[in-house]
Amino acid sequence: MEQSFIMIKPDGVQRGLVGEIISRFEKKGFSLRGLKLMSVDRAFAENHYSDLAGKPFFNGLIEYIISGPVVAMIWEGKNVVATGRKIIGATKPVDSDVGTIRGDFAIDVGRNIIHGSDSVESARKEIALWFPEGPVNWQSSLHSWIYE
Ligand code: RTP
Repeated sequence: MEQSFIMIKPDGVQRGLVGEIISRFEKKGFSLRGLKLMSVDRAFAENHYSDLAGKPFFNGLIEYIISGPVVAMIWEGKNVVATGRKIIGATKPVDSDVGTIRGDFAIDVGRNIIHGSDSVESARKEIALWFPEGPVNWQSSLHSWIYE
């Protein structure tokens, strides 16, 4: 089953949105396969966002990500990468639909609360980086009520 790496950024943690965000993924029917609160250092954050090195906002983005603890998660389910991006909403909150996490809770792109893998391949790399121990091995007993 497909997996996505989802991270609640420091502003989401500071603003008390952890429960709300987990709840949205749970209620959709996705399964939590990994969860940890962690503070990352500059080198780790730069590694995670290495594709964006050279962008004018890169240094500010790294300062933001290392400014406080983040919640790292693995969510699993059919099409979880694409659907997770829909639940999260567009990168710039001005473009995020109401009903998405960023559309409901964010105003500035540099404080947009949450990260979600943008492809199955990125998810694989990000999960390997953030969860070297791998996902927790379990399956929800509600599977047959979620999948046909
Ligand atoms: P993310 O990786 O965090 O899920 O975001 P994304 O794919 O929607 O957007 P991406 O282009 O990968 O940008 C990563 C994060 O960098 C910050 N950003 N700031 N100031 C700016 O113009 C700007 N553009 C992007 C955002 O926090 C964005 O989520």
